[in-house]
Amino acid sequence: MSRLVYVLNGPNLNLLGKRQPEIYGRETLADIEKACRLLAGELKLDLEFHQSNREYEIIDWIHEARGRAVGLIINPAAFTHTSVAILDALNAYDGPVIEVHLSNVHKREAFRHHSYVSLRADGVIAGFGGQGYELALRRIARLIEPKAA
Ligand code: CA2
Repeated sequence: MSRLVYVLNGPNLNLLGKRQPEIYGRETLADIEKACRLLAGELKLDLEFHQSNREYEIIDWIHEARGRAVGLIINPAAFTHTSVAILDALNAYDGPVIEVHLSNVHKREAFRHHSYVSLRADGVIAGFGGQGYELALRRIARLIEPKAA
C-alpha cells in the first residue's frame, strides 16, 4: 500500500532563510525538507517535496497526488489568500490535507486571516516555523492508521 505524502510549497518560499528571518526564521526550505525526510523515514512515509512560484505547477502536483498519495501537506504561501484554483484542485483530492504556515498568519495583516485552502484542509498549523511541517507529517501518519481519529 502507498505511504506517499506530497509536501507542496508556494511562491517565494525558495527565499526562506535568506530574507525576513524575523518573520520566517533562519531555516531554509532545504533544511525543512531534510527534517521532513528524516521524520518520514521514522514514520515509514515516502515524500514528494516541491516548491514553485507558479500557481499552475502547484495545481498540477495536486492532480498528480490524486490516486497516488495518501496525504498532502501544503503551504500555499500568498496563494492561500487568493487562489480559488488551488482550492478547486484540493477539492478533487480525496486524502487528508494539512495546511501549514510558518508564521502565525492571525497575528499579521488582516488580508492573511482568510484562507481559501482552509475550506478544504482537515487541519491548519500556523506559527510553529519549520516544525509545523513535522507536526503535519505526524498527523498524516496518524490519520492513515486503520481506525484513526
Ligand atoms: O507563514 C507562512 O508560511 C506564509 O504562508 C508565508 C507566505 C505568506 O504570504 C503567507 O501569508 C504566510 C510568504 C512566503 C514568503 O516567504 C519569504 C521568505 C523569505 C523572504 C521573503 C519571503
